[in-house]
Amino acid sequence: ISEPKTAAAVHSGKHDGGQPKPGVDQGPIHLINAGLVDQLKELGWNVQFDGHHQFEEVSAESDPPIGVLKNPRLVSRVSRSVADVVGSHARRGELPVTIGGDHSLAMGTISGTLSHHPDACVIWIDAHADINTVETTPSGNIHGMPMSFLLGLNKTRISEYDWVKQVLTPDRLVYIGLRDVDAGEKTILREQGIKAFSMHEVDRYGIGRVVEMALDHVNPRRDRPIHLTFDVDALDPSVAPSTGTPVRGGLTFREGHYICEAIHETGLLAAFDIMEVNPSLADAEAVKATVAVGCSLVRSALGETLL
Ligand code: EXY
Ligand code: MN
Ligand code: MN
Ligand code: MN
Repeated sequence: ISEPKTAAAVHSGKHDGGQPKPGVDQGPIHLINAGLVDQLKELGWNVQFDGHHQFEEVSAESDPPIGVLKNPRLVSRVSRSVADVVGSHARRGELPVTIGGDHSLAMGTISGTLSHHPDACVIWIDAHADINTVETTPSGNIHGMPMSFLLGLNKTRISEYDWVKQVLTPDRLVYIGLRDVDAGEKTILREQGIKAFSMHEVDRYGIGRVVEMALDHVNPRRDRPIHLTFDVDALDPSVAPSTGTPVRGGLTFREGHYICEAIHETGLLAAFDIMEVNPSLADAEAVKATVAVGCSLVRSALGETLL
């Protein structure tokens, strides 16, 4: 096949420490058991699955809050290990595919990608902006905060997170799908001049124009590697019900897949994350649908076409 990269390194961050609902650490196991690795092989990729990263030795008792942050050591250690894994796959010329787990892991995946591609841009697909700082977080749940660490926006130093370098600049980040953004996050987006296409813009322009405008913003010459991080809660809850923080009014099945297909078509995809599938929330049928959509988004990002 004429892919720029022929090896996809699939690995999972079996991780739920960035948010309060048990079960999201089981998401990756469900995607793998649904046959994701073979599905990608059928697309022509040489796939290696290298297992589930987890840190069970960090218990809740040994990980009390630091200030408002919940499970701060666990989240830091899992993300740091994922950063190392993603970085080493990228250095070998492989396409790292990370299956979450909660979205705090993106601190790791994006750090890993940028360690090898310092000029990469990030396209963040989500109902949420995940950019709360230590100062603004309403919950202390770190899955609502990864972008603040990656952009170096925290005023309070949390030494546990000193490894997260300020690798990204606000002009190389763009959001699609937002519809549940905290007041403090809106201020940050405005002050930092971060481009975001909420569901309002998706309704107004259509997903085709939105993806084009998003690329024009973060990748005007179409020469930057792209890290695509996809939170399944960007999709409407009727499409992806098994997730911890569903918000109605989301992307349709096709809009979600279109984003992945269009980014694949650029030939610039450097890393892909699929996050926040929680198989313990919702009934068996809803879980099956969410896992299936998670797998098909990965396939679209890795080149599955409709014809
Ligand atoms: N903005 C809220 C918070 O910071 O607690 C909710 C965050 C939900 C984050 C989900 C993963 O995208
Ligand atoms: Mn590996
Ligand atoms: Mn998210
Ligand atoms: Mn979200």
